[in-house]
Amino acid sequence: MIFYKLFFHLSCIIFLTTFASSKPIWKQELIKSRNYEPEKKVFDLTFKRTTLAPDGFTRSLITINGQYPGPVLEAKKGDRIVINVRNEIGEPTAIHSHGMFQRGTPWFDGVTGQSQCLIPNNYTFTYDFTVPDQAGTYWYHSHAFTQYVDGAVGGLIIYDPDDPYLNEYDEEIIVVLSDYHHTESEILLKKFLSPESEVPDNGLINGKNSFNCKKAPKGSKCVDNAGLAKFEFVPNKRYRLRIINTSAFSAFFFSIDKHEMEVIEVEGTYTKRNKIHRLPINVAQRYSVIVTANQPVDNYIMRSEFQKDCLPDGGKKLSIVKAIVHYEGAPENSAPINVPWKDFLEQCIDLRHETLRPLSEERPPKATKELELTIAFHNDSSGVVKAFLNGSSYVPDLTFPTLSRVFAGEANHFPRDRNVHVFNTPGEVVDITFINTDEGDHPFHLHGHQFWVLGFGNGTHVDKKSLNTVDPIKRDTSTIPASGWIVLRFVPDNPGVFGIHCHMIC
Ligand SMILES: [Cu+2]
Repeated sequence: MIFYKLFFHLSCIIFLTTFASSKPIWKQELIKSRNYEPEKKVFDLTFKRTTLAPDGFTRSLITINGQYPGPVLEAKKGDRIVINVRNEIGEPTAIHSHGMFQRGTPWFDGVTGQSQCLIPNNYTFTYDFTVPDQAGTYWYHSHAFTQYVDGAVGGLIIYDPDDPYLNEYDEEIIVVLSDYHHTESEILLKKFLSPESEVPDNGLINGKNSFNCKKAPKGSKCVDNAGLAKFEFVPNKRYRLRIINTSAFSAFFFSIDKHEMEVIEVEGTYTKRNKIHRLPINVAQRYSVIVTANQPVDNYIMRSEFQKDCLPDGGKKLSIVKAIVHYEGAPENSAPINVPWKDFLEQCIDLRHETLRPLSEERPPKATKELELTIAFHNDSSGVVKAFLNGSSYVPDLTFPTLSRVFAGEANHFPRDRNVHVFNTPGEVVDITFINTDEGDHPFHLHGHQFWVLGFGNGTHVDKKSLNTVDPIKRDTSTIPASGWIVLRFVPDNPGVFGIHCHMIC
């Protein structure tokens, strides 16, 4: 019997983020020699609290090997990945590799209360899994409490020796976007659960930005002009930018002044080349774009603009997050070319199918099962506003994870607030329709799988005729529009306990 559980929750797992990078530029020399031999890649990561000031404002952050964001983990398709997590945070943790299927190793998915118990402080835990059938742009982060908001994040890149675009770019650049909070996430969470809403203080690109310290509370340690991230372009070279949004709850429009971008990958799926100027990217989503250094030698602004309509107070105090693209030979400190792209894009929704088409068209199998889930926010019995899926707000059992419960032979009985849906029929294909009654959008992430995005729209009525079952895009994180719906199709063929959840403080 295929033993399969899919597990839903929407308690909006408490994520915000921050960064402090020792290296302003991350550039991956392209692996031109195609190396098919699988290797064992071992990463030793120490998670520890340190005081840092990524944007000039000093606060306590969780660093990984002393860095924020953490080091980028690099492997290639077919490799075995071993991550030794040393926990010196001062509190328990668990680390999730976002987008990894964990086929055959569901106990290494890193989700507390679902796939594992917490790693106590001063203990080391080893994650050990293979990536036989996936390549692309991913990331890793703490999946415990609100730790990812305090800095416990890093990029995870799986290179593809069979990359169909390998000859279309010369070098790679990893661009980590994030909103940034000057308050520790534990306090943010308390505010969030109260009627007071909370918006970020700033945003970062590769862990850097400046902040106007006049806006900082009295008595804080803050310096102006902390500096922007700088990316070196060599004229006429072609760059693959891997863009990762590790925010707590901010969607961005990403762009580089005067430079077009061509989307080639979304979350491990190659797309048809498609020219765009501004890329919408929501929390936990990733894209690869090709950018050619074909403009006159100069400095240009790279910008990550908050999609302010998606933020509770319209993001009034937030300015555009910037970095510098510096062409070789351009003056080091001259004012950058400041010509933003003006194309209008609707806020708080993903790129539509016309722009985001799979490179190899794949007709998804017909659905055998339908599941409708309604998202709602309202007070619980103690007056605290919580998120509900079909009327049930998720509560994990940190000491008896759902997967352990399955192994203990309790696969047919789960408490209601574990929000478990069981798929145990071989050959099942499931359509999940989310109806979002909330006024905010919600980026949903499915663990252990990708899903096809068949369609989305406004209102509570699903327009079935508009669904694309011919060549939809396959990804692992997709935005459910505010007061809207989405239909996702997936094949539950990866035995384990896997979550589907909103990736922001909802
Ligand atoms: Cu994640």
